[in-house]
Formats: sequence, C-alpha cells, structure tokens
Amino acid sequence: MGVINYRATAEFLHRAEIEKREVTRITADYPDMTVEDAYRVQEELVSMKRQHGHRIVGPKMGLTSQVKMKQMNVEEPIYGYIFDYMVVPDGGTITMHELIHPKVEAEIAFILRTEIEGPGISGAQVLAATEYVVPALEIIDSRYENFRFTLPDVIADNASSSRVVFGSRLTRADHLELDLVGVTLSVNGDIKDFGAGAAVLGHPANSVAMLANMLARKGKKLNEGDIILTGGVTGAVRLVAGDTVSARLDGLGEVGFKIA
Ligand code: OOG
Ligand code: MG
Repeated sequence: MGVINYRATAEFLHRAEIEKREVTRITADYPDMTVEDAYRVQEELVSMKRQHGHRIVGPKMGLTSQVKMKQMNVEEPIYGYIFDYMVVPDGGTITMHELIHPKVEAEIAFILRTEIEGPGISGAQVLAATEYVVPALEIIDSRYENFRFTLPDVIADNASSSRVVFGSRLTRADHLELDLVGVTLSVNGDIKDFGAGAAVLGHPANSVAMLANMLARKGKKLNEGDIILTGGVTGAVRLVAGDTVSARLDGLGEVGFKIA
C-alpha cells in the first residue's frame, strides 16, 4: 500500500534469489504497482547485482510468444537482464539446489555486431546489426510462490531470469529464415514441446527490434557484443533432478544441459 519503496522491494527479490526461497508476490503489498514502477524495481535489482560484482551479458525479452501473452493477458512483451553468473556451459550441469522451481524453454539468441539505438528500429535493421545467432536454453525460476505473478511482479523479478545455456555453434543470420526455423525441446530424449521461430513475434528479429524500441523510452540502447535472448519459441517445461535437456534448432544446431 502507499508509496513504493523500490530499493527495499528489489532487496526482497534479490534475497529470495540468493536464499532460493519462494516469496509472496510484491503486488500483494502494492496492488496499484504499474509497469513503470516495476521497471524501477528491476533497475534497483540490476544495480544491486552489479554492486555484487556481476556483469550483464545482455538483455532478454520475455512473453514474446502469443501463448504466453494470452496467458498473461498482455499486449507488450517484457525485458530483463542476463548476468554472467547465470551462464552455464553447453553440455554442463546445473544442480537443483541452486534453484527454486526451474522451468526450461528453447530460444534463439542474437549476438550484435554493432549497437542498436531506438526508437523506430525494424527487424531488418536488427539483422543488419547482427553478427551471429545461436541456439539457447533459458532456465526461468520465478521467485514467486507457485510461479504465479502479475505483469508488474514478473518485471520487477527480472523476468524470472535464472540460468542460460548457449549453444556452441555460431551461425550468420544473413541467409537464414529465422521465422521458419523448427525447434524441438526434449527432456530425457522425449520431445516435450516444439515450435518455429515465428512463435516469437512473427520473427525473432522483431523481438530484438521491439527491445531496442522499449529501451529507447528509457534512453538506453543495445550494445555491440550484447547476447540477446529473444523469448521462448516453446512453452516452459518444469525440471526435476536427473533431467537431461536438449533443444535442436534447424540449421542452428543443438544445445543441452543436465540437472542434478
Ligand atoms: C517470465 C519470463 C518469460 C520468455 O521467454 O517468455 C520468458 C515467465 O514466464 O516466468 O523468459
Ligand atoms: Mg525466456
């Protein structure tokens, strides 16, 4: 209720991540919290992580698929930030006790050759500024009880960011039709979900363009060398200890990890 304490709210979410503990939604205390308020909490959280010595690898987009947007009843996706401590090597292992209640989704990541500054950025401009695309598995781990949240809650919680595995093969984006790239997500050898690049705002480059345009409202831009997650092509699948996860992306290769 009342005036939002941005710093204390960020601290609350930061502690939940460090202590691997589910917490009550922050909108229970701040029912009137707006999307803008939520990004202010996220900014506090991001600066807290930086003060702890963590480095940003790149921003990520979330809720870019029609399925998720419908589920959350939103028209605009959200963004958050991936940090160096979240990156797990391809084929590596994550232990369950590092996390709360993780889920995994398959994504396409962009590596930028040049900076991109909005507003008015198009997918074509993004492709021109892209060095490589790589397959990725994002492990999301909402800090909220039962993975349930409203839009401001999830924005403040850095869009549920937790871990990410990038594939080791880099592919030039120039001659690929990323909207037509088929993607399968498998757990222990069984396909759990599948989709095509078009699930991400019609084309994953549109996701990066939208991100640049959203950041422009804050006077921010995408930087050369940023690695950007464009949002789940597949739905998110719950993980349990012992799972072996892999994604295959047509023309882009594979990416995988184990959870112990
Ligand atoms: C929010 C994060 C969504 C994506 O790719 O859509 C996301 C959530 O669903 O917990 O990363
Ligand atoms: Mg994601």
